[in-house]
Amino acid sequence: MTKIVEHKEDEVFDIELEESILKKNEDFAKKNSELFKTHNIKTIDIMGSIGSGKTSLIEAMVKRLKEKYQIAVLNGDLTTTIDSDRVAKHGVDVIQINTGKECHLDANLISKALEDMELDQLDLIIIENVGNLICPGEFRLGAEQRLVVISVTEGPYMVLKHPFIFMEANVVVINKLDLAEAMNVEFEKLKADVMRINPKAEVIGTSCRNDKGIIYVIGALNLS
Ligand SMILES: Nc1nc2c(ncn2[C@@H]2O[C@H](COP(=O)(O)OP(=O)(O)O)[C@@H](O)[C@H]2O)c(=O)[nH]1
Ligand SMILES: [Mg+2]
Repeated sequence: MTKIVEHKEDEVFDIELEESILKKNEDFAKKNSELFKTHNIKTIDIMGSIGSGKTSLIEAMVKRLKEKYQIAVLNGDLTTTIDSDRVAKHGVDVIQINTGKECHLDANLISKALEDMELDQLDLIIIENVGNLICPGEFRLGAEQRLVVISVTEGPYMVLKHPFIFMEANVVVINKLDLAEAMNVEFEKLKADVMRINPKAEVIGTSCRNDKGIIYVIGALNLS
């Protein structure tokens, strides 16, 4: 039998600090959200673990949407510009936000990035959050929509083990369906796990490698 060690709230060392930080973050998120509304900019916060396919999905979306929308992509990364360089090749504005050791973007970092952007010129901002299935969920950025990307290569228990981030998402993408059979992972099972946690989420299967399912993601985000 497995023994479980649970913690009580007052046993977590940084709980007070965390609450005040989260409150500050919420204030910045509200300001960002108002700014996006004032400038009539659609915004999407793309979250998911490292390697799930966030950058690949953004590239596939940008290819399809760049004629219709004036797009900027904000790329969160600890230190590198690898993802920004990949997206910039598609001819859209890309801003790199290095978080150093932080495992998520926060609303303050986004508001700083917005200061240097020509918001009147933009219709759509896509934000790639730092690769992580835990921290980004807690820190809203002020984006209108939140999308989580998981992939079948992360195994069959990814959703069940990280329920909180799925509660926060309005669209969930299950990527790398081209590898589902090899991984012995079923799309329908992962989808059912998401729907149990968040019945309102739109769940879409994709293969960014084969450019499959991207139009449905675009539809779910009301961008078509
Ligand atoms: N087989 C397969 N590989 C994919 C797919 N989507 C992304 N990849 C690969 O997975 C790796 C990580 O993708 P990336 O977009 O960088 O993930 P990110 O870390 O979430 O931004 C890269 O080698 C991609 O080429 C897919 O649908 N199928
Ligand atoms: Mg990436």
